[in-house]
Amino acid sequence: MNVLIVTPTYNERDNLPVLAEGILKHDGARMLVVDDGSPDGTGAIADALAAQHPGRIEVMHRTGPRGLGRSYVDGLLHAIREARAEFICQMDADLSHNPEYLPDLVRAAEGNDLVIGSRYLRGVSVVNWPLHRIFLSAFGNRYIRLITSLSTSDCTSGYRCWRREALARMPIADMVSDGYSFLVEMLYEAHRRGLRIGEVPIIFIERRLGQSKLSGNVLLESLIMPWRLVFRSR
Ligand SMILES: Nc1nc2c(ncn2[C@@H]2O[C@H](COP(=O)(O)OP(=O)(O)OP(=O)(O)O)[C@@H](O)[C@H]2O)c(=O)[nH]1
Ligand SMILES: [Mg+2]
Repeated sequence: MNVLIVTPTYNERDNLPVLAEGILKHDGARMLVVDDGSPDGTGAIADALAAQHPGRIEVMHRTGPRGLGRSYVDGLLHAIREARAEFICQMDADLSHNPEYLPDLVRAAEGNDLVIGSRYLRGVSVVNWPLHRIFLSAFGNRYIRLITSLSTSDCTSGYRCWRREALARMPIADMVSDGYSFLVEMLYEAHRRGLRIGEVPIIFIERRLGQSKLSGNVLLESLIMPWRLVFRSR
């Protein structure tokens, strides 16, 4: 494997070391942590991990307005410019995404441009989600598919793997999402460009440590984004 995993972090001090250990078990896997000045000191923990694992963990410290989308724009652009990895993955730091699935995603990406780690390929594979979260996510995906005509079963999954050349063709710097809707925006633009999109099943485990960062603003952006994408592409 020659993979770079880009992981945005905001207040994930207890989760990040566990995630890094799981990722570095795979030969040829490296990490880029994009920290948004986490008040809990996640950035310093990431720096310590990078010092412990030279050449395998890199840290980007963002300043200014924070956001998952903004962090991914910076992180993915860096990953492409670095140009060493054959595959570039995206993963949450809250241990919802098990690094054990990395080889599955990478293998599938050999015959695809983008592979999504999907919670909805075989029924609903989420662990420890309260019913309202399942409904929110299931409704969210229906809503997105209805408006955008995407056929991906899990449009909002943050566990993804790109072939580097495919990601390099994406207009990353033009993405407008601040928050989670970045994931939908990228998927939509990938689809519009005719990229081959695959899915592999994952079991998603709700975070045990730390807090969710879902805010009202970010949810509102997610509601509006599918419409914005459709009108933008006309
Ligand atoms: N750099 C950066 N990372 C963020 C930001 N918001 C969230 N993240 C990270 O993005 C990933 C997903 O965020 P979560 O808070 O787990 O969001 P979620 O998965 O929708 O919600 P929960 O799992 O319920 O907490 C985690 O690794 C977060 O630390 C942000 O503003 N900046
Ligand atoms: Mg999460």
